[in-house]
Amino acid sequence: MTITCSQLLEKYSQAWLGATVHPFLQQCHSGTIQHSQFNTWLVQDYLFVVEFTRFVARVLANAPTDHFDVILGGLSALKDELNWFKDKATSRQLNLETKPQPACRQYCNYLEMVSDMPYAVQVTALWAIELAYNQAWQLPGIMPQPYTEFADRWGNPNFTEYVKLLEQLADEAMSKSSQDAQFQAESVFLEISTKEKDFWEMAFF
Ligand code: HMH
Repeated sequence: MTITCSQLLEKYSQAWLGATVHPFLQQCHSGTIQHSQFNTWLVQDYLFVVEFTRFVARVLANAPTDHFDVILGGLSALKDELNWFKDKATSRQLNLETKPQPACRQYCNYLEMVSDMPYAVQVTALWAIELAYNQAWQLPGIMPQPYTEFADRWGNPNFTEYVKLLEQLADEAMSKSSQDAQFQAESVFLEISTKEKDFWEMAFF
């Protein structure tokens, strides 16, 4: 029996809720988030995305050729995203040369660990990480200014489509992988859910 992405979401629905629903997002939605809290998230997420980009590059290096198109599309979006983060930081006068906080650092270190795991586990992790933001930024509903563009970045229909393609790659890779790799993918999914929640918490307090 092969585990699929949709089964992971069902089996660990409680943990997934923690990753995708948080007061940080609700307070962006209601416009009551403190600027300093939002800026903390912004800077730390930039630091995360830098390391996440390296992770995606390693996933690409391990991918079968017929998975290149989707993953290269993701990397190309990340090129744009990194520049966008820099623009946001400049207009908000934020310093991106900041030390990562523990939750950010631990998540980035974890990405390095996942890089040593089988490709099926890596591509499942990639899907989970992208889906987390895709859902988290969509679930509260239309975000008011100045948060609209943040919600759009990860909630837009093209990004949703990209995440669906990643799900197909992950399901396909898992169907060809060992039982061990599938167990590993389950534990990675759960760990990512927890680390996503910790990331929101970091910015919130
Ligand atoms: C913490 N998770 C975190 N940051 C992001 N930018 C993404 C996921 C992207 O999907």
